[in-house]
Amino acid sequence: MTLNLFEDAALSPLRREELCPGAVVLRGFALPDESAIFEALRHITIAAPFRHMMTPGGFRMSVAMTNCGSYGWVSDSSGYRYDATDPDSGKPWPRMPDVLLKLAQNAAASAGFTNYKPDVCLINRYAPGSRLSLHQDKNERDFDAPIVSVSLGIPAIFLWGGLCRQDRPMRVPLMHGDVVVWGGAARLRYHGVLPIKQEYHRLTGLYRINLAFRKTGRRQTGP
Ligand code: MD3
Ligand code: FE
Repeated sequence: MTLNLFEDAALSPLRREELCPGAVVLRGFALPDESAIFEALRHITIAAPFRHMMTPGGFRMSVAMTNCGSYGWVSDSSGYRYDATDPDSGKPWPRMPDVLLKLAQNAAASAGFTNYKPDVCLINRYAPGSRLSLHQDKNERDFDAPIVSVSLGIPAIFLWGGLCRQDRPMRVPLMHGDVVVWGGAARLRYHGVLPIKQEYHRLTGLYRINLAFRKTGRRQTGP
């Protein structure tokens, strides 16, 4: 009984916030899967440890990253792209665990996107002071599919801008367990993350971890 009440609370309309047409925050949506998610992350990061990638301009990113799925997002001196191979190991990225795929699909469905088949989950790890400056995500080929993001660990202030870099961004606090589905017109908006404040979370310590599920629009067999 108690478990059901907990799950109902995570799905209740009160915990649903629409940021703009196409972007909906599902507060606490990932909480029922918390321990399975961390178990999955443990396996992924053994095979593909977090690393700080270099921007094409030669800067080391303050956010540490890894991926799971058929592809991974990578950045180096030649640019940003999706690659089926982890450049650090030379091996394919770890496969996307069912618990993560199901979570992304359930979140997408509850925001009205059925048949969501993400082929990459980019995993970002923020230490205190790490930030993500305002940017657009334009590396995907399938802009009809939403991006689903899952926030874990210490909180962040997400910057939610407009279609022009100059548009003054809204500040959206994202907490442990919050899931956001970004679809439709929201997909091409500028966004970022303010420098993370030093806090402690019982599951992640000093870190914030964000899972961002995407559909690259690439075929399983290659670009
Ligand atoms: C909204 N990551 O990896 S995830 C990124 O919290 C990125 O780690 C942020 O932005 C983070 O590129 C946000 C949510 C997200 C991802 C892509 C989006 C939101 C988005 C693309 C368009 C609009
Ligand atoms: Fe982004």
